[in-house]
Amino acid sequence: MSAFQMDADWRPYHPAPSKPSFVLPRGAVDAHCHVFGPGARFPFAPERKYTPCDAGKEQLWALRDFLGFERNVIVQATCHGTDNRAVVDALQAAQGRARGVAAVREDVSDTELQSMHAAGVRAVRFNFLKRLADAPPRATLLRIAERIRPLGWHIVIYFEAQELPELYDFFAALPTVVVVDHMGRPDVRRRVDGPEFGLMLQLMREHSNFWCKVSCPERLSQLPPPDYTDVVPFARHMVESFPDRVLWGTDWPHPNMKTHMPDDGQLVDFIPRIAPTAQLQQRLLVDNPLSLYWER
Ligand code: 0GY
Repeated sequence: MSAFQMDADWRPYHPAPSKPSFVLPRGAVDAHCHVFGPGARFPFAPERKYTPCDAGKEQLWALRDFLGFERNVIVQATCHGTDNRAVVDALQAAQGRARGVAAVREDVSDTELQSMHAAGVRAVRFNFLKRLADAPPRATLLRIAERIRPLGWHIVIYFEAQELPELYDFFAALPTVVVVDHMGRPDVRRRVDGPEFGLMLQLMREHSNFWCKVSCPERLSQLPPPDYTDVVPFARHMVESFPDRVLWGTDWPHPNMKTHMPDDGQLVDFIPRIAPTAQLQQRLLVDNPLSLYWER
């Protein structure tokens, strides 16, 4: 029995994902996933905008092993606000096989930052989706950026493509490596060589500190699942244009998937469609995440 009642329209993660046919390269990293609670031990934040099912670290490790990953990057989910205890607990239990992305307030202490670093946190996330969180003022975010920079941490940003024109200059001025979640959420009904995705490509091209996660076809696709074909041109273009600055993750346990719950095995089978060669796969799944989260 969970300590929190999940939202009535919440979809729990897939209970029995299929075994992928695509064999992941040795050392593969699931570089975008979350833990939710469990709420009895790590309560969801009062300011949260959704209440999910419990999805703890043991379930995440089971999925990691089943799919064939060796490591995880666990991203603080907005339902936990700036209370990073569930992520830190998972990192400490992972024995070096997980790194974390935290959410912090400006008044976070140096001691807290250092202890999160010791646990394996390597980044903070700034979220610009109003349905998920109320973003602090930009001046506050810049001050947070300056606080985390000396630790060698980077910034993960989450926004939707229609917001990018307004946010572009602010992003371009950020002083660290910056990782864009889910390719900046393009509208895949539009052209891959059109102005909307073009601006995201420009950000990557003109700012070599920018990285991008080619994740979440299940969120971006407009086709009946699990046919995510309409996402392929966008993700493949990104992988082939910036092979050294792309990452991939399952996004388990898939928060706010209102239309369907993806089968994580099918998501893994999507990878060779967007990274068609062994060399691209090695960079996307092993070399890039290791370099960003383990080797600096
Ligand atoms: C994702 C996407 C979503 C949610 C969050 O932290 C979160 O709550 O990231 C979403 O609802 O689009 O990357 O997990």
